Amino acid sequence: MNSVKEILKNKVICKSVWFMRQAGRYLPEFREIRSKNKDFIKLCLNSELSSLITLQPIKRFNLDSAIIFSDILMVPYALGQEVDFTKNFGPRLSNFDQNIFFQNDKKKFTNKLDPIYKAIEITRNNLDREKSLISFIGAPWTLLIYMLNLKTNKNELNLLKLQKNNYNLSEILEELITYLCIHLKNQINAGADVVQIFDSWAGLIPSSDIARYCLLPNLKIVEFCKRENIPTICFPKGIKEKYEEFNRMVKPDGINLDSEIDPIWAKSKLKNVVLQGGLNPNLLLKTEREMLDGATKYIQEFKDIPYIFNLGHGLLPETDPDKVKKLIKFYRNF
Ligand code: 1CP
Repeated sequence: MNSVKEILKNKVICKSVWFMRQAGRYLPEFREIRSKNKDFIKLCLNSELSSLITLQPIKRFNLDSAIIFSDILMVPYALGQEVDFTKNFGPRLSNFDQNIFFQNDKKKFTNKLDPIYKAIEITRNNLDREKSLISFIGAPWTLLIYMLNLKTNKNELNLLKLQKNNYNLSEILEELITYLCIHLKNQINAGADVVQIFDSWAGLIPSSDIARYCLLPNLKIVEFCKRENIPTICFPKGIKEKYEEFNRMVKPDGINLDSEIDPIWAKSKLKNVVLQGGLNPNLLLKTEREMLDGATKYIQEFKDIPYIFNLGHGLLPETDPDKVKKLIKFYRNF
């Protein structure tokens, strides 16, 4: 038994591997579908295709878990912002309008995202029972970054924009949490086994604001998932030694390490939690030797604790699928 759900729930030691962004741009079979579907949001709302794309890496590599093909920005989309994915630029959202945001209707929100729930149902029916189906959300802070356009081009935070705005950030965060929990509940009802919460831009939060923007929102969502009896994996990317405080306060079932976190440090400081990931996705662009040496550090260090093999961030678009295959084989034979 190597289901991620089992490892998270019972803290068992066994081999299990999946990769963030395993369904996507580095796979030729995805690119073929994508080239015929120019509108990314529409593609995410095509239940049949979304399910097909979700299962592509499972077919190719027999990974232990599937992650539903969707995007964290489907929530801002369903809350009334236009979302556009421009090639080589990343996502662009229309201006945030508080009046629209606070007038959202929970039923309409669910209806808009219904194709995602259908995709989860179809996928669950086509996925081996012993494999977990992972659903996900963006954490409130990471969504705020996109919704309020808070990032400068250099991937730094526009602090002035954050401080000098007329928004009531606490109320926006609370409202977001409410809708994120609805989205999670709908995904669980549709058949998702595990939830991953991506706080990809947590590293941009000024140290004194970490509790307010990262720890508390993640805690509220993890507590919701605990009441729903579904295991959670948190990914507060870039918060360095604050991983320890995050784990102590939020108490998720699992925590994904980013590539900056030293595995030896993680093993000694992060207790009562299943560790996941860590390997730098850039290493998959290097020689096979470099990639496998990098992987050995994690596999060796974590061999006697519950650990899910994964990366420190998503697979990069330039990744050669054969390298992915070699990495999985190396891990399974270790
Ligand atoms: O142009 C294209 O073909 C679209 C590329 C693409 C894909 C394949 C985007 C645009 N999103 C996705 C799918 C996606 N996004 C998945 C499902 C696939 C899988 O994981 O197997 C998931 C889990 C996400 C999550 C996501 N989207 C995050 C959190 C994880 C992370 O990488 O930090 C974030 C920050 C986004 C925003 C986003 N969506 C897409 C882009 C280009 C971005 C900006 C961030 C980035 O460049 O990765």
